[in-house]
Amino acid sequence: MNSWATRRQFSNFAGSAALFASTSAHSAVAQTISAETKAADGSHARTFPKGFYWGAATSAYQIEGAWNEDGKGASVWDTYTHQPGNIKNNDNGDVANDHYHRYKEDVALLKDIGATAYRFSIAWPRILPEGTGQANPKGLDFYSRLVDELTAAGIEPFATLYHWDLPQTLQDKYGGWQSKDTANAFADYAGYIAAQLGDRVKHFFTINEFRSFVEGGYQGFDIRVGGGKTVHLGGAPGLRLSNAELNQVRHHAVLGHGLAVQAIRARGRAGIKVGFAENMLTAVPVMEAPAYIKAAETATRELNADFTTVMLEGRYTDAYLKRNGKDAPTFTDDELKIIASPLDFVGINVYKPNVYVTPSDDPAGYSRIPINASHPKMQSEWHVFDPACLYWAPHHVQSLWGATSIFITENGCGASDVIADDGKVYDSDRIMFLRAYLTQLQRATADGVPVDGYFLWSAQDNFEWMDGFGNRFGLVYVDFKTQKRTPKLSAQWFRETARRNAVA
Ligand code: PNW
Repeated sequence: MNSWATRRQFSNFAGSAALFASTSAHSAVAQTISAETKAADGSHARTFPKGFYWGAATSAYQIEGAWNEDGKGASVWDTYTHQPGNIKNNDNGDVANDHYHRYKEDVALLKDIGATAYRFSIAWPRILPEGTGQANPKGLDFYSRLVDELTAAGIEPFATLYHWDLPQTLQDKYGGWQSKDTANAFADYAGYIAAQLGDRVKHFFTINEFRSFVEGGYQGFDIRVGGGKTVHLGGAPGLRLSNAELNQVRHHAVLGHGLAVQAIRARGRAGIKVGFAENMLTAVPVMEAPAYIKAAETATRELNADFTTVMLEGRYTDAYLKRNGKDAPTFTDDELKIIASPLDFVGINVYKPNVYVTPSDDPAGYSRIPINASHPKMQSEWHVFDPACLYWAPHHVQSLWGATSIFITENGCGASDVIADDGKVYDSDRIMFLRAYLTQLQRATADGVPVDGYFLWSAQDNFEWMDGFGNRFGLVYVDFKTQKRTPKLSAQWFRETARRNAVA
C-alpha cells in the first residue's frame, strides 16, 4: 500500500527521518562522490551525484497565456491583473509567453539547453473552471500533450499543482484560503490530477511558496530595501487581513497541502512521489563554527514555524503559539496529523539569505544580524546576494528534519538582459550568480546532503508578478511583442553544467 497508510509516530520527529516515506542510498552515494570530485589534473571538478536532475522551472500563469481559451475559468490572478494599477505597466498574463500554443517549441528549447527535468505548474481553473465539480477535458488535454512532448524529449516532468492561480469562483464563494472548503477543494483537484496524469508524471509538488501567496495576497508585506526605503509587495487576491485572519489562512494552506498529499496517494498509482515547494526562510551562520551553525538551525526552524516546520513536524512550535497569542490559528490534533502527512521529498526555493545569525544566550538561542545597506544584490530589490544560502538551506532541511531527498525547486536571478548588436544576450551577471550558487550546492552534496535535483528559475523570461514583464529571469530571452525566443549565454553555461554534471 501507499506509504501514507503506514504513517509513523508523530511524537518522535526531532532530528529524525520519521516523516519521510522513502529513504535513499544517498549518503553512501555522497561519500563516493567526494572521492570523485578531483578531476584528472587534480583540480576540484565540483561534480554532482550521479543521476542528479538538471531542471528549469516555470508556472502556468507566468507563461501560458490563453487565459480564457478552451473552457478555462478565471483565476484570482486574471481578476487582479485586470484591475488597473495593480501591476507595473498594467501588464497581465492574458498572452504572456503564449506557451499554451507554443509548448512544442518550448520543450525543444528545454532539450536544447540540456535540461533533464522540467518543473511546470497546472492551472487549477483550466482543469476545474469553477474550482470544483465538472472537469474541463480540454484543459486536462493540454497538460497531457505537454507531458507526452516532454517524455518524448527525454525530459522528466515535475508538476506543481498550485502556483497561486486559484479559481476565482472559490475566492468569491469561500474567500479563497480563508476557508477550509478551499483546502478540501484543492485535495479533490490534486487527487483528480494524480489519477489522470500519474501514469506519466511521477513527481508532484503540492503548493509553491506558501509564504509568498499567503502573505502577499492576504495581507501584503513591506520589505526593507536599500537606503532605508520599504516596498509594499502584494498580489492576488489583494486582501488586507488582520494577523489573526492571516494565521488562519496559513493554517488552511498547509492543511490543503496535507489533504492533497493524502488524495494523491489514494488516487494516484503506487510509486508517485510528492512533496511541497516552499521558499523556506534561510538563516546563514555568520561563521562556520558549531555554535553558529546550531544558532542558524534554531533560527531556521523558528522562522518557518508557520509553514515548513509544521509540515515536517506536525506541530506549531511553542514559541510560535506564544508569539501569536490570541492571533494564533485554531486547529485540531487531527489537522496537524494531516498537515504532516509523510512526504517523499522536500522542495525549497532558494534565492537569498533571509537572516544572518550568531549564537545567543537568550531563550531563542540566536540573534539576528541586520543585512548591511551596502550588501551586494542582484537586480530585484529583494535579491540579497549570498551563494552560501544554497549550501545552508538544504543542510538545515537535512539536519533539522532528517530529509532523505531534497530538491532545489527554484533558484536564479533577474537581470537587465538586452539583445546585443550581434543578436546575442550576454548575461554575465547571471552566469556569475549561477556559478557561485551552484558551487555551494555542490559542496552540500559532497558533504552528504541528499539533494537530488536543481530547477533553475526560469526556463524563459516571463510574467514576473507585480513587476510585469520588466524583470527577466529566463535562460531564454523572450521578445513579448513577437514571441521570438533567444537562448542567452547563460543557457550555454547551463547546458555545459548539465552535460558535465559539474559546475562549469
Ligand atoms: C518566486 N523573495 O517568488 C516565485 O515562485 C516565482 O513565481 C517568481 O517568478 C520567482 O520566485 C522570481 O521572483 C519569489 O523576496 C518572491 O525572496 C519573493 C522572493 C523570492 C521568490
